[in-house]
Amino acid sequence: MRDRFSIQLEYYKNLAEETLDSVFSAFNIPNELNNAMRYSVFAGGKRLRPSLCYAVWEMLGGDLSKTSPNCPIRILGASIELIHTYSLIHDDLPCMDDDDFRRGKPSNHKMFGEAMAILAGDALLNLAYENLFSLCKNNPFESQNIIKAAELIANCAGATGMVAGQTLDMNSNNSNDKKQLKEIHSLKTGMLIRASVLCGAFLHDISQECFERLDEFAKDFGILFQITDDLLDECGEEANLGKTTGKDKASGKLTYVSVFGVEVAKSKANNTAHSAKERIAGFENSEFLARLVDETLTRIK
Ligand code: GRG
Repeated sequence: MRDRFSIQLEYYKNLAEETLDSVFSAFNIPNELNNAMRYSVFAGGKRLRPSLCYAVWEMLGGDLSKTSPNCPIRILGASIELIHTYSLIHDDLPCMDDDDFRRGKPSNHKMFGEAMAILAGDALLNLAYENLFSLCKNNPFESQNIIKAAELIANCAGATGMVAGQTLDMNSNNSNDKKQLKEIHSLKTGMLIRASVLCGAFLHDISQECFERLDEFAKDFGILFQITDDLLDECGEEANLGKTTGKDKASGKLTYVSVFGVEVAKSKANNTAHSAKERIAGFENSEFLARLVDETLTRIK
């Protein structure tokens, strides 16, 4: 029987799917582009980022059962997922990480060709911001908080966030520098996770102290997610992951495993999970997030 945590996670995932579907319906996108965009958005992602966003919002007092797909929190979470999807499509391109499979299916450029994959990624990024602007226009009383959240998403995704991390990562092969390792992954993987956690907080009026605690939680969560990603690339099952494993080692990537080895990386993951849970322990109703940390620590995909 599924427990309360699994039911809640499934609920968040379904809300994200429904919201993502609704953001497409408002636009008349040319068929070929629409197919390429939807192919990757609905390819079976875990929906971790919108789930984090929704969970933080509910922990702070929100109630998703009273929301429709076009309400601010749901669009914020879905917009981050659109940006995440664009980043994966571009990351899989031959000029970047060159991956033929993603989520157990041919990667976007393998299905639609490189040019269409680039355009699908570009269009998803723009679709995210189109939705964020519509949110501000349609919710004048909440627009200041929405603008703050949208600005945070742009910062976290852009030239000083995820794109910066990807740039540094591309030039990191065969390095063994611990400081560089943390910097790259805090940016490349951590920043969108940070946006997901803090967006849920921006829609509530919370104290600076609570905000900072959530920010520290988000940073720990991002590092934990990356360490487990590196461990899965080394020790995980391709059938579970839906992508080729062992690529990091083969390409000389700077990872937690390459720098510390499997055993130390595992113990760093444990310590980071412990720290993440401590950051949120003082919040009421933090059980879901604490369990999400544990599930991330032991994830197999
Ligand atoms: C191309 C600008 C640009 C950025 C790409 C995120 C990224 C930056 C590259 C992906 C490389 C990678 C595997 C990073 C490790 C962490 C990560 C983002 C894993 C994929 O996220 P999941 O596991 O994916 O949440 P699903 O498929 O569940 O959505």
